[in-house]
Amino acid sequence: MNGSPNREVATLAGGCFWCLDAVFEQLRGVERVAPGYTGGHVPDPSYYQVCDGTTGHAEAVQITFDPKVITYLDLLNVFFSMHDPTTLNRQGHDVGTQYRSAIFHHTLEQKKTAEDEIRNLKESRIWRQGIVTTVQLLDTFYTAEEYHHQYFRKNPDQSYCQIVISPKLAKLREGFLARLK
Ligand code: MHO
Repeated sequence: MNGSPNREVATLAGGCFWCLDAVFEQLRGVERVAPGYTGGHVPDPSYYQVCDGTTGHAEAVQITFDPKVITYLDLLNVFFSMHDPTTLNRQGHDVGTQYRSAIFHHTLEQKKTAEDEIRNLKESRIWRQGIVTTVQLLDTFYTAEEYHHQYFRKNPDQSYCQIVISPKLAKLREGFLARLK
């Protein structure tokens, strides 16, 4: 799926998909964000199967955007600011391969942009540890169950939202205010 002629689609995994869903839906130029599962070996897995860590899927978001308003590279910049790309199969307290840091490219152009960006980040030495983010061709993306969509909007008072997601949204406002809707 590469979107309509004026739209592009990006698929990114960086820990719990509630977080990336809440972050990317705020950006101007982003039309739609869908949480889901990709990169595994079991067809159409449920959330609980993916949580077990045995299906090989990563929790991911699929972002439909207008590249004239926000570019793929802009999305990657936000992505790398909103999760820790140095912790293998882990984001904070969320541990398991379903929380891995991964870029699932749709085109060769996206692949090149992602690899160049990772190289730049390594050279910038912002992180002392190595970057573990993988770049691979997108296979099937399974959209998550409805209650995971816009999870933060639907459950702002839930403790995970307050403890993990709200600080990310605060950081987003701080770093990318000019890009917000
Ligand atoms: N540890 C969190 C992860 C949520 S995420 C959508 C929880 O189980 O609530 O995987």
